[in-house]
Amino acid sequence: MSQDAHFGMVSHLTRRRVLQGSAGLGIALMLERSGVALDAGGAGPIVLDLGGNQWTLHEEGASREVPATIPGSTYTNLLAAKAIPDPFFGENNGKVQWVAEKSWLFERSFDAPDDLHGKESVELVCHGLDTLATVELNGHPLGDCNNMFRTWTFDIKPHLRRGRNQLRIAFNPLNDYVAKQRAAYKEKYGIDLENERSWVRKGPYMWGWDWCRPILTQGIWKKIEIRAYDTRIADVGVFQNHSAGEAVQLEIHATVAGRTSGVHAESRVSLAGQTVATANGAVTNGEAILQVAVADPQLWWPNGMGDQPLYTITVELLDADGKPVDTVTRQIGLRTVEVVPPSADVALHLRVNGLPVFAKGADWIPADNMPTRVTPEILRWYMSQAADCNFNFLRLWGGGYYEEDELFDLCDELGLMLQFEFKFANASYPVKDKQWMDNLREEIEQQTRRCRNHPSIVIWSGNNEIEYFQGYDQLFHDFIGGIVHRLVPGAFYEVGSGAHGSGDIHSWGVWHGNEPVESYLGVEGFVTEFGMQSTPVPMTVRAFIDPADRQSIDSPVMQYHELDGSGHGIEIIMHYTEANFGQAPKDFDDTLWLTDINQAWMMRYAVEHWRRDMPKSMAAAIWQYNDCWPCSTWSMVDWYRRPKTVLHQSRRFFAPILVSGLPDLTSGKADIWITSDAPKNAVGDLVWTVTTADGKVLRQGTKQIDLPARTSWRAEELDLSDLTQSHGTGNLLVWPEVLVDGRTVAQNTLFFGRPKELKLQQPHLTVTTSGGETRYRVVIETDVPALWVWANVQDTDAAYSDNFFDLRRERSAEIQVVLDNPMSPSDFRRKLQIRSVYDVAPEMRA
Ligand code: BMA
Repeated sequence: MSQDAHFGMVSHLTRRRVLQGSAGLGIALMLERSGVALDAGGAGPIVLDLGGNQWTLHEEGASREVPATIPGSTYTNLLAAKAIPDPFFGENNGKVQWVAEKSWLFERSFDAPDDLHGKESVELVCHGLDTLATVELNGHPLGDCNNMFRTWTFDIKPHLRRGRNQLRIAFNPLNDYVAKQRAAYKEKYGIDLENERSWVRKGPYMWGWDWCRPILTQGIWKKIEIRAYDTRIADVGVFQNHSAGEAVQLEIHATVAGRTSGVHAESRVSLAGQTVATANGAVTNGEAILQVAVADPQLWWPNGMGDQPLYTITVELLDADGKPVDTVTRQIGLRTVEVVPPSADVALHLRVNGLPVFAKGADWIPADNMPTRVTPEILRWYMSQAADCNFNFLRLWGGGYYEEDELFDLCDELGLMLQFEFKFANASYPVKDKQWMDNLREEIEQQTRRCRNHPSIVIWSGNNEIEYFQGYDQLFHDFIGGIVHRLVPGAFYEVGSGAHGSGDIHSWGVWHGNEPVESYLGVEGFVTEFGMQSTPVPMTVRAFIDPADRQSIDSPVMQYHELDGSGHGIEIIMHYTEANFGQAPKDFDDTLWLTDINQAWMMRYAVEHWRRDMPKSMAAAIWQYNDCWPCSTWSMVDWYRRPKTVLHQSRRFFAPILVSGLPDLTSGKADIWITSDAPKNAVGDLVWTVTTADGKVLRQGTKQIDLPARTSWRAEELDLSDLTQSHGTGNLLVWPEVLVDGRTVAQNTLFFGRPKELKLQQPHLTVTTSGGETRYRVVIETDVPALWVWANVQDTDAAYSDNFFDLRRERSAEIQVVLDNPMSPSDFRRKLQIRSVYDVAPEMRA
């Protein structure tokens, strides 16, 4: 998936409604030629989309001018014009910081169709201005903006001309503004907030974080349009009331803007196109409240626990003659959510539709330093991957930006529960500044209204890791909490995550505390952050680093693309890799692979512990799911969307049924635990085999077992102390497997101590391939146990149905490989590499 493919220009032309009216058609074609899209056919406001490539970007006070596409920013447009080097390559990031220190002007002209003027309200709606912007239409200043998380709406009826109009949006650098605000606040309240992030409502990560360098974008980062109407539906909120076994009561609140006299509202609730309930009602004080009962409710469940039926709520406004004037739809899922506080034996946990759920997943960060490059297709890829890997939970981390509607829709569709975190992280804020708070109120209200109907949002959280400061409670408890409780009655809101006053845990003894992997065994609860760094896969490293800099993992450019606060993250990666897998190989690429395998083993170790520990532990969310540029971090998949070992393995350690255990080096005991997150009880078989490292079977056992739903228990206690004496711990492998109806639902490979204790034989892997073009089937067999076996089509982007698995002598593994681009069978065979940990961990060789 070469990145460029995803920079395709987005077409703004929506022709659907225009074709209904020939007059409309004439206007539309004329406007299409002048680069705006008019949406004027059906019920609803006339909308003129001003996005597209008709803009110019001009550096204030300089001659530099480039064509511009909106949504977009200074960086995306200068990059497209080749006016700056790619900030992601080598050490280029430092060479493009000047852009953020300049003032820039985005400008375009457009023709306004006559029927815009016929409406009572004509507004310029800017869904996202990043960040310090001044908006001007035909020379008339409309307003100053200072919050990238708000929609800014301006009344332009007095200023809009018939025919050609000129729109200019100027963006100013942050420094002066920040310095002025800081000085004024200090002057007035004697409080000095040093952190720039405290002063400007902008994605905190954009100033750089411990996994990315600064890219302070400026630009029109979301849709910009002219909206004309007499009456419109401004917002729809849907509130659910579930009482056991009966219909679900829905209360639909439709907020109406513009003229309300003579209009009334109708709503329809449908499932898979079938209407299941309707209601209608008057509009009073700008609001219609409609009550409906949904009989035989189809409940929404998290991934792995059931389906995700989504109901469509359609709200229509009709005028006195019964003619529709506006229609809005929302998608909801019928479900109840509780967050149960911790008790003696049970951690803080989620209950969905009355059933406890172990939250499995990761922390989501922005998918790009330049947010406008993140397309719906990219979001769909990440969310589908997460669901395929048995995630049921993602935390939308507080240091990014509020995500697009598409992300929430995808999580509703895929059953990915979300911890929605407001965008505050690791700083204190000027709570005493009334203007700052008023600005914030708009942001929090708009974002809460926009996201509140999504069934996927199960936890609302005020911030990331903010320690107490003067005004903390006022801001996070009273102010933000107050808005959430008012707009989403009954929702669970916690003031913050991982610090003051929060119930969830950020476990950083490993990595930041330099503690060994075994220290995870001392942590339990609702864990929403823990992590281990690794480098990206070799193909990604080759994309951001010159061959000359690929001699060693700690070359200057490799260091430049690793940003742990310690300043020596690469060393920490190697410390843990060698502590667990022994001395690193000489080869550069092999070292990269081994750091990935190490990260995966450590995350598996932690997750398996917390899942065995259920219900004393009820969540395991890995820091971090993704990256926003190519670099070495805690991510499970890199910016090019190339999965790391840990993502492949998460499909197994997050699977509904898990079989795991930690054979004990001292006692020679090897307990086998089974954890079921399955929604229903089942019956199955536990089969286990103990072999030597070269595959000789020493002992076997099998027994029928119950698999009670949502339970973790020790299913077998093996005393292998005699075998550890006779064969040595490094020469023993325990292979537990759980079968239901004869089908393997879980398997694992257990060994004593850390991987480096193992003394493996060199596996001779037999590979058979078939297929052609982009789809290939690969069958792998081995003569001795082969651990962490992986397939890699060199220098080729491909999706693997499975990877980094363990293989026993008497078994074969079959994987499907789907290439981004067609390849001949002979080239595929030539480029296909099948390797195992034996190839990259010299100390694990017997
Ligand atoms: C936690 C997160 C992030 C950070 C990560 C790794 O603090 O909340 O802020 O990137 O640890 O250090």
